[in-house]
Amino acid sequence: MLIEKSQIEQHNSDNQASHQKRFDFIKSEIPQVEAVIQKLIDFQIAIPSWALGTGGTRFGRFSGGGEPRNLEEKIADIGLLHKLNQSSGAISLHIPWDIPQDYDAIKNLTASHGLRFDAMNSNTFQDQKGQELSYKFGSLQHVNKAVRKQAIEHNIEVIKQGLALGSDSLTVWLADGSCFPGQLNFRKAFQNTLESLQEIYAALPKDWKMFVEYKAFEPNFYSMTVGDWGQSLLFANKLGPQAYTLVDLGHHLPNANIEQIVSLLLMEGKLGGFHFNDSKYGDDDLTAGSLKPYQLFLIFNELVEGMDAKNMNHAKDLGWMIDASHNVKDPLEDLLQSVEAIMIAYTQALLVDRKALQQAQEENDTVKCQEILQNVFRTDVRAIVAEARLRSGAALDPVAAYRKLAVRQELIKERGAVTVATGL
Ligand code: PSV
Ligand code: MN
Repeated sequence: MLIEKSQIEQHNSDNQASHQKRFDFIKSEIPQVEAVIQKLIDFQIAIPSWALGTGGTRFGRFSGGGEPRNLEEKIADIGLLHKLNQSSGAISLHIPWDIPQDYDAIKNLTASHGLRFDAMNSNTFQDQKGQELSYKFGSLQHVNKAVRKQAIEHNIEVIKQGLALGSDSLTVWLADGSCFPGQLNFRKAFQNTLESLQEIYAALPKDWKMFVEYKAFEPNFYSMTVGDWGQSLLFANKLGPQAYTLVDLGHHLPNANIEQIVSLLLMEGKLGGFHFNDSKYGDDDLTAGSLKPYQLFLIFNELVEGMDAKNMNHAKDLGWMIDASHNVKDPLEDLLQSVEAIMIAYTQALLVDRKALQQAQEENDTVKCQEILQNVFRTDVRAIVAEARLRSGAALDPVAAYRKLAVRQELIKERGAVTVATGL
């Protein structure tokens, strides 16, 4: 299914009058609104190829209808999202869940939807059919050199595939760790992992980045070899200038101060990218901003402040991606909601009066500091985000347009009611 330009225009004209009222009001309140809108138009959030199907837990998976059956259909789904919001202009592939057969055809298809390839993701956390050696006890950390070699070669293969597609970064997330005390010599596991990563790093093209993603627990429940930002930063520093830490919001222990982590990683020039989601307990899969929108805003507040301090380009200098799973929602609707939440938090962060905040900080005026941040957080900026969409040819209200156009019903007609996308 393709969404036609005229369908978006019809939706926008149906909603124009009420939008205009709200936009005029917020515009009168915010003098720098035009500069903010341009930043929003530029800002793109990659969609992972594994987030287009219904997710599951180890207790089951309740597949929805019309799920993409192959990479081409996943790209088509992201094309639909991008058409609706013009903010989802990139796809992140997980190998081997989504190995392209014909690279040029896939590249052309992706470009025809206005998308580019974001980071490539390797997978050494599952055993694949016919795989010689098992990752049951880890991959890059493994006590057996042959297993490490197999995992290294897989990562190098993923780089090659990324090169063929025009990607420029590799995300390495390792499930490596241990489930029981004594199972692992921590130092040896670290050293093995480092040496393995060094071999992968050596195969990295000069203009590529390597992202080392950390996770506090799962699937290992006693220790994770890249378990927190300290460990990731150690690896990234030892690897060299092309290696960075990747922050996945759901990969922290409860109540971790993620905004502080982000601020310091940026200060060190070692923040590479982001995986957005939300979580209440130990999951890392819920819609961005659905539970803790204030935290998401505080994170963006540090991102904007830290990137501006280094004259970084908000849209291009970090990798932005959603990493979520959708057990009970239509995946496409859920992704639209995540993008919206991210854009709202970003907009609010752009509106923080930095000079006033700095002055209040220097005067130890804690009350004022809080007022400055919370005033912005409590400002309804949705009309600004919608205006940015309108100007880039997207829908004023993407979820409403998605439903009005009966996208899911059309996808079910095309693909069938019982389809299962590859992924977790
Ligand atoms: C692991 O939980 C993770 O966050 C990594 O980014 C993986 O690539 C992704 O989820 C899918 O398993
Ligand atoms: Mn992730």
